[in-house]
Amino acid sequence: MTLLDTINSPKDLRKLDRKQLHELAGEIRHRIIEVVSRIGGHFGGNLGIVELTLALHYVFNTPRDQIVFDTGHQSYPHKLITGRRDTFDTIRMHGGISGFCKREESEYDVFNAGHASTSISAALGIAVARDIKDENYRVVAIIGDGALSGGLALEGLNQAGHLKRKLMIILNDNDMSISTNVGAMSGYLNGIIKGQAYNQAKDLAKGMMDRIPLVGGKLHGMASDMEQLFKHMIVPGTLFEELGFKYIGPYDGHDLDFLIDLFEKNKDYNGPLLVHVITKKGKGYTPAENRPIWSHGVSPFDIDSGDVVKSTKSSPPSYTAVFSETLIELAKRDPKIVAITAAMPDGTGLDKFGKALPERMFDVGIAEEHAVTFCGGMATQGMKPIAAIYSTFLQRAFDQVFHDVAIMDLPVVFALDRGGIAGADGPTHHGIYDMAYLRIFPNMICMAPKDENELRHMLKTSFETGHPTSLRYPRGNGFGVAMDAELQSLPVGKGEVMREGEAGVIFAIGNEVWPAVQAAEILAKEGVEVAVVNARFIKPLDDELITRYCRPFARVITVEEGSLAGGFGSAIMERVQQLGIRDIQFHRIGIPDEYVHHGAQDVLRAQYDLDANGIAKRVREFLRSGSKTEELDPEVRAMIARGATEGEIAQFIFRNVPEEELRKLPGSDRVDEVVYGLRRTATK
Ligand SMILES: Cc1ncc(C[n+]2csc(CCOP(=O)(O)OP(=O)(O)O)c2C)c(N)n1
Repeated sequence: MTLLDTINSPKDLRKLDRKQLHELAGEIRHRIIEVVSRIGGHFGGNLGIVELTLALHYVFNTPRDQIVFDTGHQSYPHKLITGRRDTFDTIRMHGGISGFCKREESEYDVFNAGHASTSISAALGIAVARDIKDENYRVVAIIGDGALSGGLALEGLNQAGHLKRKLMIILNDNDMSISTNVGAMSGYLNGIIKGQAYNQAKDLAKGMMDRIPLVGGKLHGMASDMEQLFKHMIVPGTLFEELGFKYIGPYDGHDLDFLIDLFEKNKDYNGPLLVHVITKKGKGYTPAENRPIWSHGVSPFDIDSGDVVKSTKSSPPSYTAVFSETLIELAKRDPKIVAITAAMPDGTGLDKFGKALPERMFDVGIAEEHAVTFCGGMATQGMKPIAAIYSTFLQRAFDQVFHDVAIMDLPVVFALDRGGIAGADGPTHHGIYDMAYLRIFPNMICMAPKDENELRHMLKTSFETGHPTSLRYPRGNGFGVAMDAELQSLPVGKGEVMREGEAGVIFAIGNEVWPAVQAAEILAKEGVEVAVVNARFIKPLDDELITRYCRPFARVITVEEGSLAGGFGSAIMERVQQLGIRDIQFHRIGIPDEYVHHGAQDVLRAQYDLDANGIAKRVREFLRSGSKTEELDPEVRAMIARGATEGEIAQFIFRNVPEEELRKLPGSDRVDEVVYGLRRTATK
């Protein structure tokens, strides 16, 4: 029995002595390494926050005292000691616990997260509510140096410093975002840390100088000049002090005893307090300490070597990789192309672009809003900026897309990786809404490739539209299709017919096109032929194809890996209505009005009928639904059993099935003939 086995809540933790706490820290690390090496997950940040988490729950009276984790990817130690030890190895798995903080999961998770930089604002809100209600508990926000670069965090600091409420903010500074942290704030924090070393070096130098009688005085003068120069380094935290905080630190965030004493001493400080602690990503596990980027989020790995377990079967290239290579190819030909990422150079593939064309790649930090407006500014000067941002994170910059790009019709390209179901990260990370929230802006062009080959052509096309253009593609590997050597420009607003069929038509977008084609093949084997259209564009839509396939009484199915509300299917319905086409029966397949949980992409796609079998099932049901023929089926069978003639059966069907329904049946081009023939017989 380990110590961890005895910790069912922080109450049990508080019964331990200091020595046992150290032991527990080791066990927690061990557990995280063991589980993440098997199932993957967030890693380095969790190993780096073990002591901090233990000290906080040891000193603060949780859950009454409120601890708000920023982003939440580093909440694994917190989960292990707040009642989720036994379910810990289900983390991020379908039906298992979440990889982030979730109020639905535990009373210790006080605020849901997944997107960065929210903790200060949320904690301040909690503190102000506490004061209004005249209650008395403590509120702590833990924010990383990466998340502190986000505008929202700075807005929170701004108000917290002004309101002067009792609020502790812990800056967990490991000098890393997912990749190396960037920007002036990061430089400032580094200055504080280096300032410490400088202070020590200065004291040492002063002592030495005092022992050199002749030159000592002169050297002192020089040192004082340097002191002026390094003023901000010597007085750490000036910036925070000037914003209205009391600043203390920087401290060693792995010194558990020290942290406990520190929090004990300061837990009731009556005002905004910023505690700066220095931690190391991957702490305690050498392979992760040595590869901090790798250690952010990992796939299963071998504990001894730290090497990621490679799959033996070769897989098609990822969309991200194809995007990255194609963008470099295009940018080498066009010096106006500049690439922007918001703290995700690796995730978006722009790291390679940065290596190939460093002067044309900008990592702006976790600052999607700024990234978009920054692109807008560049576009006014004739540059061709492309912002590579995950679909879900672009939501942060909704107003910037509108106000700083679309309304001026600036040709900024939005490359939206992780469009659709993102997988294990869950509801905060699925890229479900971009089709709905981007197509509403006049001037926007929105497209989604059916596979990795089409992504290449679309990327080329997106720089040629002359308008703000979004290009969304999913997380993961492509379909393994053949890749065209030459990049092509696609006609804007034109779709592609993948397959003909008379029973109905499927309009599919993006990575749902091939599954729709496969679904049509499944149905064809059952004798039902449906057409499939690759829409390519969510906006503008292809009026010609819509008019061709959405004839009166047609059965139209739409498929999208995105929200049904306002998404691609809605766009088709709206267009059909605008074109004045009537009597269409629609069936839309996509994400309904609910949040998609976490889990493997294929599992979630199957859950929402977004794989070939699911689409086939839904189309089959839809084509049969409301069908009078179907309802009459038992009676017709009974007539056949009684030996009724074909003519009698035909008359029976004609009397009971409305003409428009007969027209929708396979072979409906002959319906007129059938109908008139039957009418003559029936009226005799
Ligand atoms: C709005 C937003 N943009 C990007 C991300 C992706 N992301 C997750 S964690 C992270 C880095 C966070 O760095 P930091 O706050 O320093 O925490 P650490 O992991 O270093 O402890 C980023 C960029 C996100 N979660 N939210």
